[in-house]
Amino acid sequence: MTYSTSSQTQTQTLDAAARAILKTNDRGGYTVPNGRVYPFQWNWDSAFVALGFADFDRDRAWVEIETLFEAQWDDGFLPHIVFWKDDSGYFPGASVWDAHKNPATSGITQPPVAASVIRWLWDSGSKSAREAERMAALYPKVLKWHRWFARHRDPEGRGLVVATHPWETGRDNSPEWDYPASGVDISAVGSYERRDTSHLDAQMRPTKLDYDRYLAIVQFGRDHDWDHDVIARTGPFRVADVGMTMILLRANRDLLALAKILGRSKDYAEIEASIEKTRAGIDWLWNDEVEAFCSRDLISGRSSAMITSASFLSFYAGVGTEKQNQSLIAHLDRISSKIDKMLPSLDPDHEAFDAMRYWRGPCWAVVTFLVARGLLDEGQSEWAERLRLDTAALIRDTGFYEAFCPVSGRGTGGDLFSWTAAMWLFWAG
Ligand code: 9WN
Repeated sequence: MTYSTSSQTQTQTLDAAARAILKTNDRGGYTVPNGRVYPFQWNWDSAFVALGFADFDRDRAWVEIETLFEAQWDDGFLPHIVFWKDDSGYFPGASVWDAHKNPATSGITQPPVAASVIRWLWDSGSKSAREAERMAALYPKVLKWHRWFARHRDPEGRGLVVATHPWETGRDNSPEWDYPASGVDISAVGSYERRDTSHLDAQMRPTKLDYDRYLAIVQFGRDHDWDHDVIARTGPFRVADVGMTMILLRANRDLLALAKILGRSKDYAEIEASIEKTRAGIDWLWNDEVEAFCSRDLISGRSSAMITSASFLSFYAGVGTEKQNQSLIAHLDRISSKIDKMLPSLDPDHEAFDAMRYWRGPCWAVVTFLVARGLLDEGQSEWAERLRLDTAALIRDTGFYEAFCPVSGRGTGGDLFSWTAAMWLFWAG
């Protein structure tokens, strides 16, 4: 494709802007998602951010992941937030989590994209001895994290990932969690002061009821000293998350590829067994009525019956029969006829669709990227390109926002956002 000089200039300007965002949000070894709203290191944000740094500073890209794994707990758990420095601009901070770790961390995890990111980093580089060393040093840590998922996040042995907090899914207020969280007892939550709504329009953020539930679930974890076995078996929120499950399945495939590059043959069988277990168990998430993969509440056994952006991660995970894939492509066709820009976080035909409210409608570049990668891998190149071009247009027309309204293209959440800048540099731009 040839660009006109003006669009070339525009791309260069946006490239420079994206790099400047990453540099501004760099706190020395780790990058904050957005300096005002999210002043700490977030788990899956850092993984995506590494891909952005790879565009202009490969050393810094590896450092981002290495710093994240410095906060890994002894049992392999990798926290969703690392509180390297105090900052009163975010709630709930380290003292609310009270996880007794150094550095201070939260007590929940996030979607495990690190293995896949390390593979992309390796594949996109010169395969130098230094990068091989760094990959080799990270590999056992990632394996340990995946083992933690296998041991502590699959209490029913289905090969699926059980999320114990909506924040863990990275899709905090997805309507998928409304029903599973409705049983959470919020009577002891007490009063607290949110910080997010002093930075951002409350209409774009989760509600007070959502936050009461988030905090009640944190209290449960804290009361159980962050014993992840107890939490996954008896906690007030337990959902087989379609997003985390698909992401872990792909991450295990990528981990196996890393093991092969590194010649860690003793690990092959274990990783292959994890892949096979999830592949065999995934159909439990398929909902015949809506014809899509949907998350499922473990407490009631109920499927969310909601088509979200995560439903399309089955391509990324490399699962789905031909018939299932056809149904999902038909959903993409239908959804794209209802809104202007893909990929909304919720089906616009669903009654809970809310175009500006966080994970209830807006497009998020990182999930769109993962879905596009999967579509490309599965031979759906036209769809993959459509998702890329839509994401590029949203950024070009609006800026590097946290997320975007799929109807108007307006930005929602924080601006000058690290992972959106990273996705521009690595993929969309
Ligand atoms: C809670 C940092 C994070 C992302 C999540 C996104 C949002 C936090 C919040 O911001 O969650 O983890 O306070 O809203 O939902 O995906 O990792 O960008």
